[in-house]
Amino acid sequence: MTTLFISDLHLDAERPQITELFGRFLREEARGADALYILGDLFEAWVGDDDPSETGAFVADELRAVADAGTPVSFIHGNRDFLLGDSYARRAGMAILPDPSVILLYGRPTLLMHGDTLCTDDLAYQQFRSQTRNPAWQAQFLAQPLAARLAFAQQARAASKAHQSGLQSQGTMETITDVAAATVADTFTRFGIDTLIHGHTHRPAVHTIDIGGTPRERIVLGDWYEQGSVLRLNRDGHTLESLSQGSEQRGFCSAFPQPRDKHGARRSSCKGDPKGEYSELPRTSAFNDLKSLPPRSVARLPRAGRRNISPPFASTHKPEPAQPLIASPS
Ligand SMILES: [Mn+2]
Repeated sequence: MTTLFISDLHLDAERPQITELFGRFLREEARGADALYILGDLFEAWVGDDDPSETGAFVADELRAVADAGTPVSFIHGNRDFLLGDSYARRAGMAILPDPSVILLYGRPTLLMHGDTLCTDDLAYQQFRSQTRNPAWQAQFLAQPLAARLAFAQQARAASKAHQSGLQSQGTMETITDVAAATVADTFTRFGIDTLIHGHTHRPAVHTIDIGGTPRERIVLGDWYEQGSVLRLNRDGHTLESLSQGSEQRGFCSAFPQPRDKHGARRSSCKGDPKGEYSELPRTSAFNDLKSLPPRSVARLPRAGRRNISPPFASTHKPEPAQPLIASPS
């Protein structure tokens, strides 16, 4: 049995093929898993649970079916969908976890976050995050008419793009939009955990870091802009893999027509995975010796076991193309 982790799907009406891929992933793999964790940015934007978007309705139905089939679904807010509320979560049958949360994963305490709080070098985003995570700001925002909220979301996306092209032209995009090494080290130490799983940076990789003489593992999930990305973890180890839109492996062939290229041909696979196959990382032995818990015991630690990072750190979301999944030594 396996626990699944995904993040940064950025679902919206503009990329229906990714929504379709996600639906198939839920129907064909998530049902039957021990648990599914969605670590933020499930949606490209979220302006309130009252937004009657078709994508939101479809995703709620598909997630609900996974939960009803017996697989617990948990969600951590991302920087795009931090306004996703209890009403939608109930409809989708998923639990909202605080960011960060420590879960007990096959006996091993594991820290889950979206990841934007690790990117502390991006001060402009940090400021935006502090403002928009304020309950008073959120209440005031959600009280506005839906049209005004949608307009704000569009402005925020434009501002984010402008911010990023500013960083790009300064040549600081790569460093500022990635995690800050000192913050990562501090996080491992403060939580006393050996394993951290997060998304947000769209730089899928498994990093091993030595902190205080102990090897720690930071697993970064990939985005779903052009393909899917899933971390599968069980007692024996884990794999971080891409899911192709056009892949027929494991039944993920999309029924949704792929976009045509300029010659009128349907795209049959996606970037970084030209054969439409999964790329697979070698398994690690990090979880090999963990046999203490039955499959259904994936659970949050008591509240006392969790700590919040304060102040709310932040970073710019980086909508870069999917990168090849290569294990990184550091
Ligand atoms: Mn993000």
